[in-house]
This record gives sequence, C-alpha cells and structure tokens, in this order.
Amino acid sequence: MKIDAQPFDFPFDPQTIGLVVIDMQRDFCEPGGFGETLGNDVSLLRQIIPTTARLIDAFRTAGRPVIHTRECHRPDLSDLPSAKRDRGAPTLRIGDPGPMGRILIAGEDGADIIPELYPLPGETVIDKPGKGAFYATPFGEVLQRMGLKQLVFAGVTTEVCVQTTMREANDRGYDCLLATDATESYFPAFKQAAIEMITAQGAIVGWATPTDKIVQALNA
Ligand code: C5J
Repeated sequence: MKIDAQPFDFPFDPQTIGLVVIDMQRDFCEPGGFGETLGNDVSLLRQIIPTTARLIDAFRTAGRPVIHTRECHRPDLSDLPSAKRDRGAPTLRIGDPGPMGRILIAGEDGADIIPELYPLPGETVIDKPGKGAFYATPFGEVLQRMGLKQLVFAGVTTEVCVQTTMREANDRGYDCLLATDATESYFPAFKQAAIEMITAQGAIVGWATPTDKIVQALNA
C-alpha cells in the first residue's frame, strides 16, 4: 500500500510503522514556558493540537505504537551544556523558576506534555536533553525493540526538534514521513522551508503529507 505524499508515494507498511510526537509540551505550547521566554508567540503552535490528536488517535485505533518525546533536563542541570543555558537573552533561562515550574526541567509541570495530547498509560515517553531524540536517550533501542522501520513525525518545532530527529532517523535507515498539518513552527516560513528541505532531492530526508492521507491508510 502507498500513501500519496511529497515528493512521491510513501511505501506504507502497516506492520512496521509507528508515530513519533515531538515535544508537545506545555513549555513550548503554553504561555509562560520556554518558547515564550525566547520571545515566541505560542498560539501558532496550539493550532495543530486537534490534528495531532486525530493522528495519535488513528495510530492507537490501528494498534500501532505512539512514542512521545519531551525536551527537558535533569533538576541538577548535569545534562545541560552551559552553551545551551547561557545562549542569547531569554527572559528566563532553562532551570529558572517560571509560572509552570522550573523552565524545561523534568518533572515540572511545564516540561510535561499538554493535557490535550497526553500519553496513554503504557505509551513510551522519551526525555531528551538535545534537539534530536537519539542523542543521550534510549530512543534508538526502543525503536528497534518495537520492530519499527517507518516513522511518522508530528510535533514541534518543525525546523528544530522535528527536523533534527527526522534527520537522525533517516541516517539510521528509517523511512520518515512528516505529517504537515500536525507539525508547527513559531516561524511559518521556517516550517515551509523545512518541508522543502526534507522532501527535496528525491526525499533526501523523507516524505511529507497531510494527516488525512495517513489516517486513511491506517484505517484501510
Ligand atoms: C526548540 C523544539 N525549538 N522542540 N525545541 O527549542 O523544537
């Protein structure tokens, strides 16, 4: 079976496909969190919540794995490079106390996944200190243990953690498909550019298609 996608059909395999939902955390999607401290308008990201919920639901209904990631750091900051903490001039830095707890720290309310897309008991949640989900996490082993060969990507932000993780997965041999209306950026032009970068040169990083087409394939 195939899914109509850019730049050409995605070779859908219902037995080896899984969904990776990147960093749909309160710190990125709600006021007062990490995203806003960097000067971003978080309302843009919230627009994809219903579509992402539909995509997650379709994977659950089809009995296929849903893996969630959270960008966050240990409370003692031992996995936070000073280059990351000290860069730029955010209103609050990672680890500082904010309205949803310490910014981007594991276990704090802000670092958790938004209630609308909360993982079901038993679903895998990967805490990652970097932008890519493979760096310093068990993500790679988890994918292998699940027998996955194809990954659908959703979440935020398209050109940072989503694209980084897609590139890492592509290098490890996974067929990667981006759900274009279940991913968002604080910068619409960057989202568009990321989609073009991913699909250019004969799907050099992967494929891209709207959620409806993925859901139709899962339901077929
Ligand atoms: C960022 C992410 N943008 N999840 N993180 O810092 O994309």
